[in-house]
Amino acid sequence: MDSPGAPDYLCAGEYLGYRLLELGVTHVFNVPGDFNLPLLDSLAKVPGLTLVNTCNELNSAYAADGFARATGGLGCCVTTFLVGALSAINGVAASYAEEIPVLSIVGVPSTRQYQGMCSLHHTLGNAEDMSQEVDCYRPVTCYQTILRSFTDARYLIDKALTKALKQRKPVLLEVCRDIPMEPHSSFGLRPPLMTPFALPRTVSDPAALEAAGAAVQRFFAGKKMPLIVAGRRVRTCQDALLKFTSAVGWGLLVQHDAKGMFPEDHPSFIGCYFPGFSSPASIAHCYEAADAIFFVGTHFNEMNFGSPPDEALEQRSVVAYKQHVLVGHTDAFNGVATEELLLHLAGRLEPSSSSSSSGGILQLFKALPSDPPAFPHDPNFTAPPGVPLTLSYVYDQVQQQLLAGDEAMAVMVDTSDSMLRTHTMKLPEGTPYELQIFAGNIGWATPAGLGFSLAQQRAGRRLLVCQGDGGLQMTAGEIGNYARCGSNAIIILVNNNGYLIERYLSPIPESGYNYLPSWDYSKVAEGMCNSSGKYKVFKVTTEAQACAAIAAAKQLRGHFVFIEVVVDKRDAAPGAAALRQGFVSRHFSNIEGYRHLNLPGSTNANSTLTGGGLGGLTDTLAAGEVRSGMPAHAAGSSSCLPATAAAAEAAAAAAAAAALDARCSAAGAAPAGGGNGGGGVVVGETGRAAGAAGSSDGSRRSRLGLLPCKRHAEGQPEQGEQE
Ligand SMILES: Cc1ncc(C[n+]2csc(CCOP(=O)(O)OP(=O)(O)O)c2C)c(N)n1
Ligand SMILES: [Mg+2]
Repeated sequence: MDSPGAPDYLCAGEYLGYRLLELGVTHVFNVPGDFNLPLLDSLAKVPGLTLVNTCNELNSAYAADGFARATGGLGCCVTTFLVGALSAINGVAASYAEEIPVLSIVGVPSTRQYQGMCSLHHTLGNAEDMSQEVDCYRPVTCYQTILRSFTDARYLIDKALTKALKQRKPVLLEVCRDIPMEPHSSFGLRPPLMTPFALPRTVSDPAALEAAGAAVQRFFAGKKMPLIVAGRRVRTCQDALLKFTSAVGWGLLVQHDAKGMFPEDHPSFIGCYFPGFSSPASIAHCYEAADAIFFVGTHFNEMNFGSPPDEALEQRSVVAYKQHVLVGHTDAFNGVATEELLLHLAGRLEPSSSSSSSGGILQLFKALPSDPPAFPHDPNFTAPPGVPLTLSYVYDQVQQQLLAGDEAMAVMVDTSDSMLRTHTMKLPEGTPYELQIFAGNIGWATPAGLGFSLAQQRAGRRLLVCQGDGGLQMTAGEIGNYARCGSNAIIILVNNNGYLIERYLSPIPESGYNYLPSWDYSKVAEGMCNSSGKYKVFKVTTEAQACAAIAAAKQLRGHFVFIEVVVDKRDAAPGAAALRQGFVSRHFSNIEGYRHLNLPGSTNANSTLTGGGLGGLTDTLAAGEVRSGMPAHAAGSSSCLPATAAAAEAAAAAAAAAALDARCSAAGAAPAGGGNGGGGVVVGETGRAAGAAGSSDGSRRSRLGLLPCKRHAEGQPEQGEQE
């Protein structure tokens, strides 16, 4: 017992908890274990901080990621030594890839055990080395540290928080079991009076900013069709992008991972550019027509961009990365923060001259025939009861009822067929839209949605999660937490009998590996919520039922709503045939073991569209949606057709794909398989002195030692930030 009059000091866990609250982290996602119990107990002492137990550690990490996306700041998860931390690592790695700051805290053995030669449970058995966990986390975090003394714990906590927020990457904070619950002078007195947390701002080198601004101005001078393409890194500079775009008045496209980061009703907004998948024809056309493109915060990966930028594209583009900018084919300026560059340019590019040139792309866009509706549906059409459901119909209802309503919404989409549809949604201003397109883990959205909705709900924003059945089977456990934690999110669970995306990418779509045990998802959800909290579960198989369930979800504002939509296993997104054709011909067509299938693009094939064993997808790929017949799996088919049967369907599939391809070409869309043409990634290091202006000739390029295949792979400066 403390002696009377002894100072009432905080403990490390409390200090950490108060810091988290200060940074907007109101929820910490965790799974307990004997090594982290004192840490959890000390965090629980902090009023306003809620500990949310998830069903496993992967879900904790995903939920922390979702929380961070919702606030634009930090997310936090707590796991136990090795067994918990290693389960969480895939989620942390995904946050690393997607640039989401997550504090991954792990309770580890006591300071004495950590140094000593004792074989502890959860370890790998090599007593002399306790560093395996850190070794595993090193590639997926920008900083790793351990709290094992009272004297430097406070400093290390603040350092870890700073690293995560500054670099927008996860960090690993190990906490020895005997540290967090012990009051110590180092953490200050109760009530806490802490020095406010201050994040150092990224500022540009003034000379580099000036030189880059001048080079960008020269580059765009006289261009008739300039275009802005925004990518996921505009998350941190959305206001600056808005100011810049409003000032210059050029047309703007967002990449899929930046959807929701620019207002879609802004006069400059054209749409979402998602090449190789299903960019509407008008958007692809505008992109191709641009004579100069300003890529802002873009991340060039094949999932959101198609092929990497080639030399021709580079010649007509300026690329603003986080801290460096590439101008045209040769010039590079380091130490230039994108936000500052945008604000700098907004004041310098004359609105009048720029808007006359920009009229180009926007006028072209307006003159193009309008694209077919995103989710084709006649609003006056009333579906007769019993009409089998299509996903187009469901998303059209989401658009009309949920997104057009008066309630502020957010949308989160798992890696699934839905992802190839929702990019055409029309989002009301300020509607966040999240997907994990680059890391691409299926099953992410349900636990990430839990974190997101708990973060945003207090601000009055309701989350819609679009989740595939295959993904759900990986992380379903969190459904019960939505009801338990009082989330009012809506989950649309697409039951299309397994892995549809894989079915349209597989050389042999009907392979058994694309099918799963058939769950009764609505009953699973009902059982997981199990009368705790306010929730409602629907299962819909017809248009009328889907329409009614979405209407009910809209009314049930304070409820968690789970809607299982049962659609045909062949109900693929429009554009799936083109995606399949490009993918299969690139990756499988010339593999010897698949030759007998005559896959599209194989040297055996007598036409680019022959073969392919499209299996059950055939009619959907032709029609874009299924209108007749009962869902195949509702009729009990979860067939695994042998390759021969799949091949027998190839001729019909080829015709279907050809029909779709012909439609695409007629509409002026990018060729099947899309992207921006082949060719390697161009140019190399950007390690020139800050502010040095380059010339645009090829010899300059070679003198600089610019090498292929490096430059757009996220340049060195970002890496350098990691010390
Ligand atoms: C963690 C993880 N494992 C495997 C994959 C490979 N994969 C990509 S899409 C997909 C199928 C997704 O099925 P589902 O969630 O049902 O969505 P659908 O395609 O049916 O709409 C799989 C297995 C992945 N992306 N992530
Ligand atoms: Mg599925």
